[in-house]
Amino acid sequence: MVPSFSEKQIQTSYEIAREMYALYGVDTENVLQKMENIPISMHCWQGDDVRGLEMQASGLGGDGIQATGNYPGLPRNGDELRQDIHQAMSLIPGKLRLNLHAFYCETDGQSVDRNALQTRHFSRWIEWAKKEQIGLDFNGTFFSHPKVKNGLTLSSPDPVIRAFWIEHGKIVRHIAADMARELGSRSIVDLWIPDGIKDLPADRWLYREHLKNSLNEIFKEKIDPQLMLDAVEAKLFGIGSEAYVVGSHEFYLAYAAQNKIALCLDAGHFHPTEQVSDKISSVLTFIDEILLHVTRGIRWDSDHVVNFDDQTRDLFLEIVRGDALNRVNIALDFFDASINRIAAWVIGTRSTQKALLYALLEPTHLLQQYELDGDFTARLALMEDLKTMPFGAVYDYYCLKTGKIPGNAWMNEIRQYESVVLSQR
Ligand code: RNT
Ligand code: ZN
Repeated sequence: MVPSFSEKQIQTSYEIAREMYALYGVDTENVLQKMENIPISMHCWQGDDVRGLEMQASGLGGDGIQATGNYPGLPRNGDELRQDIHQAMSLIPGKLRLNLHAFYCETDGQSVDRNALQTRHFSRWIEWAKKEQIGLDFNGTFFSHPKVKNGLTLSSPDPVIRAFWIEHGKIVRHIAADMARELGSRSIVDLWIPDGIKDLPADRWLYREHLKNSLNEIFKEKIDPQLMLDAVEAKLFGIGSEAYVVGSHEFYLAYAAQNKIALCLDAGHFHPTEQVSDKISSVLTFIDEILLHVTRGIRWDSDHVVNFDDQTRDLFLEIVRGDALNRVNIALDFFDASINRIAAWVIGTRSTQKALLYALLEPTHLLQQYELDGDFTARLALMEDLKTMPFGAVYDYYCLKTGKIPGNAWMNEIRQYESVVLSQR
């Protein structure tokens, strides 16, 4: 058994931490209240290695999305996937949403293609979300499908292919709006397509022109912004699109700014030496809202489980320092099939929250004052010392306060679930 901290230990350490942060003018109680109201959209696709529930989606490949590993206990249907998500959510404090992909439709054995999906094919998810009291976000699924032709969808030179995917893109927005209506919570629809070329393209222009026109078609119909927010997600490269990605960062940055929609920044979709955190203030100077795909790339867009690491911490520091939390929507995007899939969700989500909490506990006002005063020594000295402040005690207390297991003892629940549920599959 993993040892559990006692309530007394957590409360005592929290009291000390509270007093220490107060010395810097930070009110931890206030911060924890904020934490509870900042939603994180947990992605359904960590649960089944991005397989989806669609009948023709037998597996993945060839389009840049690939989960590796074969940990036992894979859910065999929507009910089992929901059961796993519920289990993960029960171990995570704070407000959560669920991020669904269109190929998690449930069509009762009937084959329904992606240009014919309807809201009723997601009714089980919607009913479940009502029960869990969470909102749903949504994604068109433009991969793992025979109509991805030569690695292209919305940017394909073939008008039949483009039309198919345009239809899918339109449908998905309507389904998302229906979800929002049912659940009383705005849905974000992220559009990511795998379109790209493996080796040196002879024409980089044609596909971008097609993509722009396809997007214009998809977004032509205005849908109540209270119900739905459109976001577009760029990528640097993928497996099979090493030389050229149609929807590059510049492409979507410009598209989002021009069309007043949101931009999705996936932390794994840039050069490894680029700082995604540094982009936030530039993007939000021109664009109203951002969607974040919090993830961890190792060497490339490898979608490893999020850690409380420098990159993630800097991301949230930047958002908090700019007082931009109300313009940034936090979603997760990782998939690891080599470890317990439920634990992966818990680790990644809790690590994201730790980064958020760390940022909220920063006495930003002091650092910014030092900077304005030209006292860069004091700025650096405080930044460094803040790193070893007892923020972990505050996170443990946050778990306790919200009725979740603090420390690492939640792993005992994972082991239990593994032996009672997963091992029976
Ligand atoms: C792929 C993108 C995209 C997907 C999900 C499944 O590189 O990051 O967000 O991971 O749509
Ligand atoms: Zn992503």
